[in-house]
Amino acid sequence: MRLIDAARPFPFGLDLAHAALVIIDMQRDFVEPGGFGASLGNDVTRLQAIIPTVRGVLEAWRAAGGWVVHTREGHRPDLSDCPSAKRERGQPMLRIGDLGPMGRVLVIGEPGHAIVPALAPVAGELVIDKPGKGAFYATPLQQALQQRGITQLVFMGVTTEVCVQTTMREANDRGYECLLVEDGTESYFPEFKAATLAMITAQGGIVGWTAPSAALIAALPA
Ligand code: TIU
Repeated sequence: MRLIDAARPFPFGLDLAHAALVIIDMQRDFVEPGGFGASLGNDVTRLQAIIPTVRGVLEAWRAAGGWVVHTREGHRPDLSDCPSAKRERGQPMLRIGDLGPMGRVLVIGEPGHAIVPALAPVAGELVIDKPGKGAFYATPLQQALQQRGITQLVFMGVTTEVCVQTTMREANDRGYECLLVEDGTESYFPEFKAATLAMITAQGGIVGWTAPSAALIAALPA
């Protein structure tokens, strides 16, 4: 057990053998122009900026022998797992399934659905494809975590208040100790990121902990 003293709202005892690093939706569709995030009217450059930090933690975690889970939001090509309430909402430039510069928006197997090359999964890491914002809904994630005896989840990825927060809340309700890397997550809306970090740690860590990436890396075995 390694203590992360800088964690909020109080120190977090990291048990690497029973922890997974969960990187949420670092896909081209959210961080590059022409994808799903941009189609909703967002400035994607904010999200691109965290890639080096996420990579730094990922490399340190791998070097320490930690296990990694990557998630991807997306739908089957026939959109049978995309509720019409999700596809029809709002006035995006491109809807889910429409053809854009990175292929069909948010569709499994299309270029935009891929994880950015700098954070690409390697052999032995789990990739979870999810149709929703939360990574536990309609996926085999919980079963996979149980099979490996995982009890702690360390989160990074995008966006802080949508897929990251939804997944953290799902995990918290399932009994996992959750820690969000403060500079390893980002939102299209800086005020939403700040509010999410505050919501997670308020009330004695009602959803979990947060910590800076440097403190997490320092706590990893050399
Ligand atoms: N729109 C937005 O902020 N996020 C999403 O739609 N998905 C994820 O957060 N991955």
